[in-house]
Amino acid sequence: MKLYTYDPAPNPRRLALFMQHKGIEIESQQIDMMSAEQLGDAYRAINPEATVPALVLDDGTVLTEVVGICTYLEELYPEKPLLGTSALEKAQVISWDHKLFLGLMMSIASMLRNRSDAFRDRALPGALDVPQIPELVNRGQLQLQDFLPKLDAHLANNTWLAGDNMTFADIDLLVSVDFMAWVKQSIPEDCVNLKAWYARASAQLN
Ligand SMILES: N[C@@H](CCC(=O)N[C@@H](CS)C(=O)NCC(=O)O)C(=O)O
Repeated sequence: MKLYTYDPAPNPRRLALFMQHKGIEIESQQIDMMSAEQLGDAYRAINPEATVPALVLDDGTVLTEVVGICTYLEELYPEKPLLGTSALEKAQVISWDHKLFLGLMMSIASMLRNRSDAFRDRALPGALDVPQIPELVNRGQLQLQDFLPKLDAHLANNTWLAGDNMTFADIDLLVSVDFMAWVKQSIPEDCVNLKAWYARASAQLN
């Protein structure tokens, strides 16, 4: 197996924290997003999606989605499970992952990519060039304002996001909270449960 990744970027970090917690080591190569290496022909020949991370299996199969890569690795390395153990936990973890990816990570990415000159005509990750839509910055902000208090309310009665144990859902949230700093946002002062969770999750994962 070989992993193509770029450590500073949020989606690669979701996978890196998952692997680190489980003690998984895989030969890896950095794809330098700062020089747009992900868009070059050499990397596109490996992953036509032009996104990182990508895991190339020994038979040549390429996995391009973090959640898929983690699902695959959890099967190979079942110790210290992060995707749930019971049917219900598995459903809860994947539900949170989906909700956080769409509701939080994509809102932040949308704020970042639709306002910064660095992403002019690159408003979506990947191979497709698309123009920025400045209104999406405000929409992202509204989504954050709506989502964070809901997370705070959930964490008032729950130590971890999905079930009784720390899971991949907590990794998704930790990475998303840190990603908020890229658009100069942070956990609102009154979200005390979310702040307490952040301290707990950071202690476990960093
Ligand atoms: N669908 C992918 C998304 C990965 C993704 O969007 N990665 C970003 C880095 S965080 C990327 O490769 N962006 C490429 C670009 O901006 O051109 C997944 O879930 O793993």
